Amino acid sequence: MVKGCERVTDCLFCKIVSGEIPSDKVLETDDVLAFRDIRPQAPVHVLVIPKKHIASAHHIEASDASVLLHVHQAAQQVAEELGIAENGYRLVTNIGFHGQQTVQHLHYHVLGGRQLQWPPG
Ligand code: DGP
Repeated sequence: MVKGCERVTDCLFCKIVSGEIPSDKVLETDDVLAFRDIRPQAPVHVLVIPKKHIASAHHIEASDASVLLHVHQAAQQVAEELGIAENGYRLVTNIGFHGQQTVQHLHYHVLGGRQLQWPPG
């Protein structure tokens, strides 16, 4: 299993949370940030992340339960506000090397606005 960032200060998405790296934000709460993916794979492609550094879904602990609920609530709100909830959308998180996780900070892709295919490659 790929480890998380050695130092949180090296984490791209922690830098987006802090504002050090700009992002196109669509929703922000005390615990959660949602912003548009820089390489969109669908008409709507938003990343929803906990502000707390968690390396991946494989690293979630029981104490993260409340944050995870807020992440899922934010994903629902993003889907509603961006108009993809009615026709459906995909909420997906990649884990580790074989999962094609490229940023080691837990993030959920909200993808919609077109007919998505299954299974993924
Ligand atoms: P994953 O491959 O599941 O780890 O997804 C990481 C996503 O992050 C990928 O779809 C591209 C996106 N991404 C990478 N760097 C940046 C960035 O600097 N800004 C934004 N908005 N998205 C980024």
